[in-house]
Amino acid sequence: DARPETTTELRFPPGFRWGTATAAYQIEGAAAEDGRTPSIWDTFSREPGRVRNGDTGDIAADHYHRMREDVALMKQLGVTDYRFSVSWPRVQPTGRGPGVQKGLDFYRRLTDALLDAGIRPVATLYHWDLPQELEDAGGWPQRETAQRFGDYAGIMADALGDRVRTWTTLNEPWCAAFLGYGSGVHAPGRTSASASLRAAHHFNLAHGWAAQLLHTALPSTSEISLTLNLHAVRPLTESAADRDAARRIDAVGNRIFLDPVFHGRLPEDLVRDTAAVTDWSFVRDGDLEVTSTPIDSLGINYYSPTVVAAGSSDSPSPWAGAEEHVRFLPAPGPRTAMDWPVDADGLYELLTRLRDDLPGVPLVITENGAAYDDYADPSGEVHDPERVAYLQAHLAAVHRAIGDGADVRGYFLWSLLDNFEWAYGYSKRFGIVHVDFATQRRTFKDSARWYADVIARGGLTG
Ligand code: PNW
Repeated sequence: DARPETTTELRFPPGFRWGTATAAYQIEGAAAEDGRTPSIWDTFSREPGRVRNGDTGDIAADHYHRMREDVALMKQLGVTDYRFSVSWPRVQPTGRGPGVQKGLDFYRRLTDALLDAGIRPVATLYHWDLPQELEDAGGWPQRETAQRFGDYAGIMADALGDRVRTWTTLNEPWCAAFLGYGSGVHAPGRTSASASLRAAHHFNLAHGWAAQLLHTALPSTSEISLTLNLHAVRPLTESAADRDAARRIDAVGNRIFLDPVFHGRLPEDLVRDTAAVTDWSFVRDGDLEVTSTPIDSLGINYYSPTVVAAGSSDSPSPWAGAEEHVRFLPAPGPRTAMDWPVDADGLYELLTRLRDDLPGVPLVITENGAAYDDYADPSGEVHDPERVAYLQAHLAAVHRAIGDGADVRGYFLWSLLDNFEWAYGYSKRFGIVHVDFATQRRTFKDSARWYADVIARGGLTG
């Protein structure tokens, strides 16, 4: 076309969804209010040594009490969509039985406030806060937990089905299964390779049962989705041994969810790679039909790539034995405050791979963002130039992938607010809005102004 070479305007398709994302335990606080009971994260964060500085989500960003202010911030940003999660123990404290009115009312008020502000609510049903009672009964390695999740999905469909169009069953089951039950760095802190694989299967099953139920209970215009933190795995070299290392991590990191959900099968190589740990007999007849219940889109959370080579890795590892003969390498280049490499090409690689592997499945970036130490100047303005650079590079990668045929429908920036960053507590800040946790004062960072500008223009100018 005739556009001059000098402008580098990257426009996104009309109707592209621009959002921000949060999760209940990371922002809500109000941990013991209105009938909420402990989740596995309340328990875990109270165990000495689990979370940096002994931080907990007891107060977090106090969003439970500041919800209207936070919706107003998003209205100022101009986002079209907001991705939040529902705290299961707030709406169904024991994980069994009927929903709790006060808890459900909070999400009704939140979604009403969003709709009033012209923002589409995107509800995630599980962002890691399992009711502690269900963990005490065995947690995700126990099949029963997946059934309980289906019931809970039904409660939420009844409560919010008239106002929420887009639903996500699970956020990052890889983290929940392998960090929660394998390496133990996330709640509930268990370290069992077989438990992590059982948990992974039960997450797939929970997703499938919930998707069936949501399809039945919700209006046909509803969109049902699943969010995965897919690993952009790269072999260090093209040697057969390095490529085999990448295959192993792709199996236990990605295809363990993608294959059951989109193809109704287990990855055969994964079953072989984990044979020393389990015979997979917890997968019952008919399960893979449930897990592959058709869904409307796939959510992808991306932060950085994974580089592997033939070798061996440290224990305890989250990879359930499938990482035997795999060595993890630091990707080159700059790092964020999480020490995660900054590498936008990994996002492009992931999106074009999904374009090829999952034809016809719309994709949504449900999380992307970075932790950096931001700096306040004497006037109180908060500057975060590295975050702006990170976001700019990753949005450009999304744009390039769309140009090359990836069907990406939206982008949700992680995160709206600085919040409880799991095992790192409040020491890592992902927000585009700074939160002073002593006063709960919110301040737009430069990245918030930058994002508002991107949304207003429908793209980037470089
Ligand atoms: C995701 N890892 O977590 C979560 O969905 C968010 O709640 C979280 O705040 C965000 O990314 C930033 O961490 C992850 O170790 C946590 O591979 C850990 C890993 C990946 C994602």
